[in-house]
Amino acid sequence: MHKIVLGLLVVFALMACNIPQKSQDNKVDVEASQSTDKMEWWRNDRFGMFIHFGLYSQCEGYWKDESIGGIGEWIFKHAKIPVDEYKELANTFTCENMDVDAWAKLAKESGMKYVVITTKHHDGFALFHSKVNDFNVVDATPYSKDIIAEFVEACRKYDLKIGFYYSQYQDWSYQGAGGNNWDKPYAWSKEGFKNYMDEKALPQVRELLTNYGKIDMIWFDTPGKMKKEESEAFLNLAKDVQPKIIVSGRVGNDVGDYVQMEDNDLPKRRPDFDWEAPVTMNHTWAYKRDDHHWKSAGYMLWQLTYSAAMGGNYLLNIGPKGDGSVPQESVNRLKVIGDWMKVNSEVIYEADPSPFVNAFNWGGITHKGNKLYLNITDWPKRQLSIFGLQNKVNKAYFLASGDAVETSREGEYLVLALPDEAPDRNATVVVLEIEGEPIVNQALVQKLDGQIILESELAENTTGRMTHFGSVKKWMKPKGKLAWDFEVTQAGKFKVEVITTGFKRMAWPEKPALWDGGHKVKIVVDEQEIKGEVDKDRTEKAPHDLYNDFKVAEMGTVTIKEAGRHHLELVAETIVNSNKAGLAVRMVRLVPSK
Ligand code: JFZ
Repeated sequence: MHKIVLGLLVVFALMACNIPQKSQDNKVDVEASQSTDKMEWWRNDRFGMFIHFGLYSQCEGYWKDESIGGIGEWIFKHAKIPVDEYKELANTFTCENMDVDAWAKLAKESGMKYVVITTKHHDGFALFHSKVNDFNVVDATPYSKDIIAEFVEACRKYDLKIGFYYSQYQDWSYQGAGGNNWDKPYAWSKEGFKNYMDEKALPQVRELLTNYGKIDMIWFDTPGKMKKEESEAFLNLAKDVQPKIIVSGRVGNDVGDYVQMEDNDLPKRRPDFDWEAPVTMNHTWAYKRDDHHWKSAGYMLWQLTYSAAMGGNYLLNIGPKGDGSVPQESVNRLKVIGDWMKVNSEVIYEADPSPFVNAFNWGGITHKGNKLYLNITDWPKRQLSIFGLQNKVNKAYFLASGDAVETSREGEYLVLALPDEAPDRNATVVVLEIEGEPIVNQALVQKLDGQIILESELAENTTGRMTHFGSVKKWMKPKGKLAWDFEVTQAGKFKVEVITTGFKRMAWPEKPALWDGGHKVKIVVDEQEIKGEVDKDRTEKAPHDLYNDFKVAEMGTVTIKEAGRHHLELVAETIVNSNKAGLAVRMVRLVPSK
């Protein structure tokens, strides 16, 4: 695997190009990510299990019989629970149905190669025996055994790499640490934070990285107002004690080893750096009794294969219940994923990402030697066409059955003839054996059905705003524009549609999505110009987006007279922002019209 990228390219990618969003403190230091081969196993393995478990798991989203909104592990903060009261949750922490061996076995059988477990989340409670702070599982609970020690042993048994989640900034039950703004004595303060780092956080990280043998990853999170020296203190400590450890980007201030995507958000263009997408199976990380928004196994297989195609890792979460048992809904889904992996895992492990930088709407491509794996999650009717693969295709067949797939060429498109029904309705793999290393035309090109899809994330974007789940986030003032160069293969007349989406926090399904309409824009296609209003003429289901639909605005028609390279710009003239969403453009779509 070669993923080492020129520093300049990464900087360009992060700044100039409109590629995936990270929170500001979640970028990666170019030299650090370049200098090492310690990332090798991580790039090869691609698939991990996240575990959110702690005192909060017992609440199941309820405090004193009241249902509390938001993600389960944040109940302490969302219900503004006084620290002394929250700490009483330790008294009932018996973990009577917990089997950490079963957790590790579940990860293994699902095809996961590493695990990341919450050793201490924002609540400050440690799942390990700490000598520096007694708010921990051994000293404060009836269970009284070191869960991390037990889990590490299980992971070794199943040959899983081990990652520790540690909330380094937020600690809601320690005076002066980050994040507590409801119980006065615990509020952040400058001196208090220093004391917290010296007396709790750094010593606990040292304990974690000293007492449990080799640890492969440390997953810091939500760096908040930490200064660069503070992030570096965690980084340096980790590297001192465990020289080969991988440190997550959320250690803050650009000093980590890789980028964590915003939770549940996947890029539309292949990044040129190491990244990982932490993903929930429903909305919450920690168990919530009322969260029934379970993703389907097929959807998660799309996320897994798509992440691999985009050169990233997929960290899929389980939230055990308060008694330690894993929700049956998670077990059932992981069984489907594990069964799929038994047949198809070669498309994930040690596979290179797609040779194409742009995403496909039918799935994703991974690459190994002379094989391209087409991981088809959205089954196309009868045929699938790929533009721009220059190599000769020697052989094409289904990975699972070995049955041949007929291929042909239509201009620069490679066309695969497919059966009406997907052989595997979740994800069917077609193997292309090609001549030589893949050579591809990276142009943004018209689809064979005639549509031209110009995603915001692929635009030259001078709005000053990033994208979030593919849509421009908080474009509130008519500044800047989105522009695309694209390749037309079938000239003609096109309807121009501007598609916007709302913004919805997935952890708050009860909160409505924010959306604004009524913006005035100008669309320029080569020399033609149309002006119109971006509103909601109709809605459409958004592929792969579980939270927001497409709001389609019809802007008029344009004629593109000749095949070849063309240019489109979307310029904002007035933007409405009364719902605080602004002009959330997801894409401009040109649809052939008679
Ligand atoms: C954090 C935690 O607050 C949360 O409880 C959970 O552990 C999750 C995995 O990580 O939440 C975040 C952190 C960063 C972003 C989003 C949610 N982000 O950068 O978009």
